[in-house]
Amino acid sequence: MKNIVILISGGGSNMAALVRAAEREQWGKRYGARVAAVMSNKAEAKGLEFARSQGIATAVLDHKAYASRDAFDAALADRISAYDLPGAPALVVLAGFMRILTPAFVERFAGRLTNIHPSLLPAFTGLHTHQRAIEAGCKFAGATVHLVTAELDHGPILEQAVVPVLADDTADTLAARVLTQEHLIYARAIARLLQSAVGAHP
Ligand code: NHR
Ligand code: GAR
Repeated sequence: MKNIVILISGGGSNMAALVRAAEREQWGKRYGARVAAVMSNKAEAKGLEFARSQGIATAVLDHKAYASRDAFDAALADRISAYDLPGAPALVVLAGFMRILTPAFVERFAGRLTNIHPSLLPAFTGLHTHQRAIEAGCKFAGATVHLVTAELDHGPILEQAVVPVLADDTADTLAARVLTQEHLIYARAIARLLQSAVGAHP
């Protein structure tokens, strides 16, 4: 069995899409994987309610309760590592997680830490991607699933999806169009990662 730990900060629609894909595509039977826990740095994150309703373990670690970024990341890493299994380290999936992670954290989960970013990387790293794409006059926007490295939004690209930017788009209408594609490509990227892991460790 391989545990998947999903980190969120808000709505959790990408997390919910992954939970639903795991169910629909029988990730347990096919890859020996399950969504074991959903963790948030915000107690009020809406996604936590959905996770609980699915019987998934949840945890809240409020970054404001820690003296430093290093201390928060160390505590978070320890909570995640509780889901490592012998020979099967947990897969750590950032899904709308809004805290930059320290190099020490990234190093500890290297190769098994993924993020979804709402732009066509390497364009528009960082925040407010939709507004910036509109202001730049982009005709297309999109989303990227990538492995996380210490450099923000720069890890190897696993999947991308493209959507048009329409003349009357606002950041919100563009974000909604991108989000529907995020749900598809994140599930596909994680299924592929699990599939390759199954092949690598028979
Ligand atoms: N950490 C590392 N090391 N590398 C990445 O690629 C990461 C990461 C942590 C999160 C998601 C990310 C995104 O896809 C992500 C990728 C938060 C911020 C940010 O500035 C930037 C990028 C991303 C997530 N956060 C502020 C901070 O001080 C807080 C903002 C807030 O709380 O609203 O951490 O875009
Ligand atoms: C998604 O669009 C995700 O790509 C983005 O936040 C949204 C979260 O939605 N992530 C970032 O901007 C990371 N900095 P969700 O909580 O409904 O999945």
